[in-house]
Amino acid sequence: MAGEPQDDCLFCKIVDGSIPATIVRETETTVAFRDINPQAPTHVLVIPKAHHKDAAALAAEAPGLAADVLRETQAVADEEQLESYRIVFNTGGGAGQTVWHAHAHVLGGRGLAWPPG
Ligand code: D5M
Repeated sequence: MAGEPQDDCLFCKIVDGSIPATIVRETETTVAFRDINPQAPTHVLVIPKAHHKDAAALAAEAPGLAADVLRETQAVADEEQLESYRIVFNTGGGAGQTVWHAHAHVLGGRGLAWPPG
């Protein structure tokens, strides 16, 4: 069910502490941790603690929580002292989503080309 922890979800396991991560921020509703395969000097993932499969589901099922995630991307950018940065929600396999628990990538610390690949 939407919002409930999923046994087979990697990011639910990071939320419950059974898989380690380099956590940079935590709130009552969100966790931010460093991406294991960084694509920029700063590459942090911000996730809701509750399980929603992607950004679209998160926005539809828990809009307040979606706002919490966005607020945390800003907090990460501030902490990392990023002047310019990119927030990415890969949504669907064709867009490169590989983990089916909504997450925002916060990328910065280098020039970022547009359009992305
Ligand atoms: O992004 C999923 C991201 O999750 C991808 O950039 C790698 C990252 N990842 C996968 N496993 C881990 C662990 N264990 N710690 C930290 N980061 C991880 P997507 O948009 O779904 O392709």
